[in-house]
Parts: sequence; C-alpha cells; structure tokens
Amino acid sequence: MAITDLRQFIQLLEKENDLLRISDEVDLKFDISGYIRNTSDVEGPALLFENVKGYSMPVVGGLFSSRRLMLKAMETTEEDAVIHYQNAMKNLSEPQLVNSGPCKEVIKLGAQASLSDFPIPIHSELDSGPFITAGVAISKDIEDGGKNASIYRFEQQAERQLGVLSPIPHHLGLHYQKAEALGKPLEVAIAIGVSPAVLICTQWEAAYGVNELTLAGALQGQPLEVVKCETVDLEVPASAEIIIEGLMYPEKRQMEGPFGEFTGYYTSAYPKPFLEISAITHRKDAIFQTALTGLPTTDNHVLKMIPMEASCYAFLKQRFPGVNKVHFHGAGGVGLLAVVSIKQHTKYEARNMLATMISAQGTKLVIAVDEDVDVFDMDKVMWAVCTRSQADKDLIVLPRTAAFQLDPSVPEVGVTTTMGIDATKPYGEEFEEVTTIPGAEKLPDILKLWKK
Ligand SMILES: Cc1cc2nc3c(=O)[nH]c(=O)nc-3n(C[C@H](O)[C@H](O)[C@H](O)COP(=O)(O)O)c2cc1C
Ligand SMILES: [Mn+2]
Repeated sequence: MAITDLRQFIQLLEKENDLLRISDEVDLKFDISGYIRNTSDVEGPALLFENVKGYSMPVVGGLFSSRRLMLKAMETTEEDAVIHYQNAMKNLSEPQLVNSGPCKEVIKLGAQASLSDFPIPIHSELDSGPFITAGVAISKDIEDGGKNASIYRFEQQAERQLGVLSPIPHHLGLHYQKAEALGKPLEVAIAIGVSPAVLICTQWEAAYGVNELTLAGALQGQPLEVVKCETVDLEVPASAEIIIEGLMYPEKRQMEGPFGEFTGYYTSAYPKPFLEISAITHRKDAIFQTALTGLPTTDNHVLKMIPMEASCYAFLKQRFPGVNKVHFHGAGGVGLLAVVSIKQHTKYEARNMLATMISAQGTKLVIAVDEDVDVFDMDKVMWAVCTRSQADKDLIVLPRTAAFQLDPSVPEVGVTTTMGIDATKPYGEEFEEVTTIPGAEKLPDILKLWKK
C-alpha cells in the first residue's frame, strides 16, 4: 500500500509498534526536542506528543530518527533501499493538479493567519527561538518558472514572519537572489506534515531547475497530488497538514540564529532574508511535524543518508564496478564520513576509489572495506581498520582541498584536509582466515525468542 500522507505513515508506525504516544504534558521549549533526542540515541520509536502545553494541536517528531524508520517510510529494506531510490530517480512523474485537498480545510488570509496557532518547538539550548525544521519550501525561478522543493529551517520571528536560511548555492537562496536583483518579491509556500516521500525527495541533490517533487510520486508509487495556493502562484501537496504562504521581499534582512545544527554545533546569528506570511491553510485537526537537528544522529542526518548514498553509489559504480555498498555515517554529519565496500579486480583499486572520493566528493574520511564487512556496522568497520590496514601504507591524505563550510576544525575558512583508509585485504595475497561458527545464522532469532 502506498503511503501518500503523514497520517498513513503514523498509522503504519503505530501498527508496527514504532510509534509512542506521549500523553504527559510537554513544553515547547526543550521537552519535545529532548524526547526526540532520547529516542534518536536508542533508535527508539517515533513520538506523538498529544498534550503540548498551551496548544490543542499535537506534535509528531522523530519520524526519521533512525534508519529503521526511514526504511519504513520508504517501504523498502536495507538491501533494496539504494536501488529503490535510484529507480525512482529514473521514473520521475509530474505532480497532478487537483481542485482541493485536506490542506484547505481551514483557510486564514492576511491578518487572520498567525504562527501563534501552531506549536513550534524550541530545540537546542542556545537557539534564538522556535524553528520550523520539517517544512518543505516550494518556490520558482522568477524568470523561467523552474520549480524547487526543499527543506530549510525557518525561525519564528513574529506572528507572520519567518527567518529563512538557504545560503547560495541552495536553490531557494538562488531564487531569492534572482528576484532581489530584479527588485521583486519572491513567492514561497511551506508545506508541513507531508507524506514521507515528499520529505525524502527533497534530499535528492537535483540540479538547479529540477523540481524535486517529481521524485515524490515515483517514491510513493503514485502521483503526488498538488493544489493551488491562495495568495501565491504555487502548487503544494494537497494532503499536507499545514501550508504557509508568503513573500520574501528584496533588500530586507533580520538577524536569524543561532541554531543548533547537524554538525553538532551552533551556527551563529547574522542577518538573513525573511518570509512575510500572506496566508496559512491547514487541516481542521492538523498535526504539527517537527524534526530534530543537532549532534548526530538525528532526523536531519537520517533523511539525507539514502539519497546521498544513491547518488554516490551511481557515481562510483561507473568507474569502479566492484563497489558494493556505500554508507554515509551520521557521525560525519552526513557528508564527512563514508564507508565503501568493494570487491577489487586489480591491485590498489580500493586506493583509486578512495582518492576519487576524497577529492571529488570532498568527504573528509572515507574507509574502504572488503565485501565481507557490513558498511553499516561501525564495530566491524573499525575491526577491519584495526586488522587490515597499516597507517604507513594504507592511509591516503589529501591536504588543502575545498572544505565543507560548517566544519569547525578547518584551519581557514573553505580549506580542509581529506583522508582515506584502505582497510581491505591486500589484493591477490593470502590473508588470515576470519573466524566463523557454522550454522549460527540458521538458529532461531534470539531477539524473537527473548521477547516471547
Ligand atoms: C531536517 C533538515 C533540515 C535542513 N535545513 C536546512 C537549512 O536550514 N538550510 C539549508 O540550506 N539546507 C537545509 N537542509 C539541507 C537541504 O534540504 C538539502 O541540502 C537540499 O538538498 C537542498 O536542496 P536545494 O539544492 O534544492 O536547495 C536541511 C535538511 C534536512 C533533512
Ligand atoms: Mn533544488
């Protein structure tokens, strides 16, 4: 069954005992993010907060707090996830325009619209205020109409004002830059509480001008239904819980931040553009969705993993057919740490692959392992590093390359050093035998026995 809205995903999680309802009263300030922090750290259930202090609207969060939940959202398995995502990228489908949808049950225009109606959480200690963290911003190029849909953080600055972080070359930032250069306001709509496919499609690193929403239909196995907005010329997912519409005017800035980011550190405050809200529409019994960002691993990291792995796998496979699996580990936040398993066909093939990754991909640490090592199991990856590599011959260091902006360890802005560790067995040489226990995999599942 295709999941086409947030509620169906919540139902699925509840049915599979992966949703916990929190009926104790929670405060918007730190309680919701605290609970999500804790469930993220134990790869626990997604959370539905039914009793948010001062609000009748529930909040759902942590829906992507672990890879297990992400796989459920994609209705796939670990084995098939990357292929599933790649197949979807090959079968894009235009969103289907429909006349109306649940997101139009309540329509509030102009001064009727207010962010105070919505339980927007405050996440980390030094955050400047409440942030919408699971909103998909939809906008288009003011000249050629090319569309974009992606997740950006939005700071609640006033009743009808949201600060926007979309630094160039991110596409909302480019849309705004173009509109501003022409002295015109940019129309933006933000969809909150959408089908998992809509959130996941936004993490596809699609080229400028490509509408990420064309991937959502392919991911969810049926066309994405969209409706026209009330006050801006944009189309938004019909089944969304909440839609915020507004304009980003040229030459206007306000201080935004700090905010606890996915690096595990705060990004500091500086003046940024903002959205002036022209309308809010929502379901009658809307559910507000939030996502945690912060010290790995959080929703923010998990949402990016499979899309990044799918792109990187396709890139590496062209040049290195022996590449088996690619995993971007959350600790690298997500782009800075990758593990690649490879079946080598020539001596030093893994080294060539590492050199490619640490230069072309800008990943700070890439570890190559043999096919018998599970790239998702860091214990086994580190075992391979400790028992199959020697630093004097298996470490590749590439000094002075372009840096990921938010890495606080860089010696100067924009500059970093990347490295690769070849933890594969030497090609074509005898190596020690790995210990195994014959038939262990055929014995009854311990966890199932234990739970009985
Ligand atoms: C939960 C979450 C929050 C994010 N917040 C931001 C943000 O505030 N600003 C930003 O530029 N990118 C943010 N991103 C990353 C972008 O969504 C991602 O890089 C996307 O591919 C950019 O799309 P674009 O190339 O269309 O701009 C976030 C991602 C996730 C999963
Ligand atoms: Mn884009």
